[in-house]
Amino acid sequence: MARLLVTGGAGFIGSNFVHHVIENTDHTVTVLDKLTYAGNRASLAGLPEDRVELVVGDVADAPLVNDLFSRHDAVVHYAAESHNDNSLDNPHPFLKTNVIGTYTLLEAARQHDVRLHHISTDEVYGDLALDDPQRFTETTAYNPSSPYSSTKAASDMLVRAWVRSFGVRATISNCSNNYGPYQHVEKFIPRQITNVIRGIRPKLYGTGQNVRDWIHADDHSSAVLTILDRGVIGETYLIGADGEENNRDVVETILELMGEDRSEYDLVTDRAGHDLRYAIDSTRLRRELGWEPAFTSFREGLESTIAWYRENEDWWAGAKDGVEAFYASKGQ
Ligand code: NAD
Ligand code: TDX
Repeated sequence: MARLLVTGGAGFIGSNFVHHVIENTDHTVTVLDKLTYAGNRASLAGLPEDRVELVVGDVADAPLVNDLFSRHDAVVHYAAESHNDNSLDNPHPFLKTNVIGTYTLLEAARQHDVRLHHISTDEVYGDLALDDPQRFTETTAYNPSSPYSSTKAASDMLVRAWVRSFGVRATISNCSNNYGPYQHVEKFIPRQITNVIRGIRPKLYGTGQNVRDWIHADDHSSAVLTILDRGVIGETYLIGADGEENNRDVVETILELMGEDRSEYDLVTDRAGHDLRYAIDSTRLRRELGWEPAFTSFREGLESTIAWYRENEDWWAGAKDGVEAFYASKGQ
């Protein structure tokens, strides 16, 4: 049994991880989350109070972070500003949380010699051509495109430097696009599902040819637990489930699964600097640590995700109008 500190545990992937830990281990969890627009207490509802505690606070608050590190065995760092479109609008919070926040945690890990796992993204590698036979690996050069991905790349570099210079016991994982329950309606898949529920036509950026490599958030969680258990300190692991799909196919499948005509969507203004394709080669994680994803059918994963959004309208309804107004102001 370990005492885990999970930053950003009230967000999409962090809350999925907390549910996964409670169901699959006997660890206790403290969530440190600022409850920004992206954090939601309701994502932790129903979890046992004697095993999960929520501390509302900022990862860049050094005294708070130091106090929490002194009372935990390991830290999993999910907290971030996570949305590319927001980073194009206002990069400042991305610098503050993703860079200064990670720096603050690294200093605390150094002081208290606490094991840290840093959650990152495949976007640090930039993008691939549609016909490129290569996929990203642990040795692909960093080449981030957006303010969001550049701050995530910066945070990864800080972790590597603190491992080498100060002996901090840290690992890093870079995962591909996640989908599943508790994802904010600003993101692609929940936006389109909730659009269909509301009678709004789905919105596809540009021509819709961009490819993302989808993984269910629960598979991301099992991979992170595997790395926490068996990962080698100082190493990076890529997490992916061979889920490449172009955005057009995803929208058409959502429409079909929701009983609508597959052509009932709009092409809208493209994202500035829009990455064309991400693709992860997760051979290292599978071979060296023995991890395998459980969700092998993207279509079935989408079906259960659609059912979750239909059944949990209270969870997302409050954010929907504001998100659509933001996109409408940009022609998206
Ligand atoms: P999210 O936006 O849903 O959640 C982020 C959480 O962090 C929220 O609960 C928010 O309140 C909290 N937070 C933000 N700033 C904070 C601060 N200063 N202090 C404390 N808490 C703060 O994001 P997500 O999609 O769950 O992403 C989680 C992590 O996974 C991020 O580090 C992201 O880069 C990474 N990641 C995401 C994906 C994806 O597909 N969504 C893929 C790979 C990696
Ligand atoms: O309405 C939309 N229409 C659309 O075509 C939205 C919101 C998005 N898109 C496109 C843009 C992307 O090609 O869909 C794709 C996915 O978009 P997002 O959900 O915004 O994800 P992405 O930009 O790929 O980044 C995600 O994966 C990597 C997460 O938000 C990041 O936090 C993670 O690092």
